[in-house]
Amino acid sequence: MDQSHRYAALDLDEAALIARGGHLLAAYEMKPKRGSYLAAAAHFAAESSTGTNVEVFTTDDFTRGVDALVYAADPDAGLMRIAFPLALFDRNVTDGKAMVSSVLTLLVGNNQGMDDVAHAKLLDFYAPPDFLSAFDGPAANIATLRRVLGRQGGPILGTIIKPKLGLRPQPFADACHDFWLGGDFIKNDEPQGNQVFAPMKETMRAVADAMARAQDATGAAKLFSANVTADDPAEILARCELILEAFGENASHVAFLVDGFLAGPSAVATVRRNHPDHFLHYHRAGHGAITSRQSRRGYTSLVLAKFARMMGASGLHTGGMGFGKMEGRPEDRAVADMLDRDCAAGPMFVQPWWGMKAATPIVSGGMNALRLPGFFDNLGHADVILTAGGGTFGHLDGAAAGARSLRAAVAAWESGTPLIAAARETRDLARAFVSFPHDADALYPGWRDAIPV
Ligand code: CAP
Ligand code: MG
Repeated sequence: MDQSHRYAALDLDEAALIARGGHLLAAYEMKPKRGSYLAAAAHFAAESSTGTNVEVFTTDDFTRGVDALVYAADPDAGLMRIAFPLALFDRNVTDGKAMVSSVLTLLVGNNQGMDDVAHAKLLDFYAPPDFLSAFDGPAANIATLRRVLGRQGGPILGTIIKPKLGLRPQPFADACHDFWLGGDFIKNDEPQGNQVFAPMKETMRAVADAMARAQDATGAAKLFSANVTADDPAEILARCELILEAFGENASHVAFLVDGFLAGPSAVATVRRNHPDHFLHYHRAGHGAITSRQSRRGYTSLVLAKFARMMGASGLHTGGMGFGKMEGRPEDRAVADMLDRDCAAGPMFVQPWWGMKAATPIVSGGMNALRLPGFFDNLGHADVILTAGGGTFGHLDGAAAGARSLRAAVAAWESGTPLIAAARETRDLARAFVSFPHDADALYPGWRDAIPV
């Protein structure tokens, strides 16, 4: 059934829609399985708003007034744009605020499995100010962490305790202590929690003790991002309480990590709304299933970043942007910009954030001292949380040396000093070349003759 007479309005003007501010605008790459492009697009809009595959007698004029409407369709490019009336989106009964779960249900819900659509991927969306202001947005962010560190700016140098799993409480805490002798910030890895071989209560007490000792030894504040991911919000909150109790007087040095893509908006909101004073670390494990450029469905990593900021994430992983070990490209810097700027351009829409707090790009995935200069050249700044797991615990001289190699590499980049020259001055950085010879050979040919190690 061709529903384009009802769910398509190609005469709608996007600039006018933006000026009126009454619609969320969504841009998709979509391929029909059969028939006309506009008919498939209209059916997609129907299934994403007020319709189904047949007319139903209960539809009235009010219903038609909140139809999602296709306002642009390009069969050759396989691109379409849909205007969603804001009235369609669900609001909390408790406080009337908006929720990302409802945006997901409409924008990338049933429409992901339609029989007449081969595939569709949400490439970008525009949220008008009246809608954006209805979301929680971030409460804490990198400024919160910098206050704890007593710093005004610059990167926060971190690691992920490796191996990813298999450390008992004391070896885990010892690894934390070693890194904190050189670095600022440690996170749980995404699967670390309350495994039988490392009960959270015991592990967190040991980590808190390691933090106190490292702070005494270095005279510097340290940070820990603790994974509180769980299916049950009550469990999440119990973990938060357990962790804050374990850290005692250093409770303000704790961030809470949530595997936000897998655990979903409810888990993020549970932490955001109950612990707004703590940095909310959104780990995106699993996102590749739909954000990968190989996936023709779901949505992009830029769209994920917009959702995460709207949910209230303080920081989101933005990967290595082609300089690390995970999928990524240099143009992923647009994802970082979408998080931490008050207005940023996606591929289809410019998104002002109208004062919604910025979130922090968290750099991760195969990073080490040698890869940092290229990464920061591409990003253009170092106002990030940098995490390197293998790049720390793979350093031949230990975690503290690994941390110092990261710090030296950042300092070299910030001062415009070539890394080889900096390595001649800093042994821990020189030893990073020896620790990661494959990267050294690829990135700095001839390094062996240039650095005395
Ligand atoms: C990195 C990491 C990160 C992923 C996340 C890991 O460890 O801890 O979770 O890279 O990727 O488990 O692999 P390494 P992204 O530093 O040892 O690579 O940041 O792209 O979401
Ligand atoms: Mg990890």
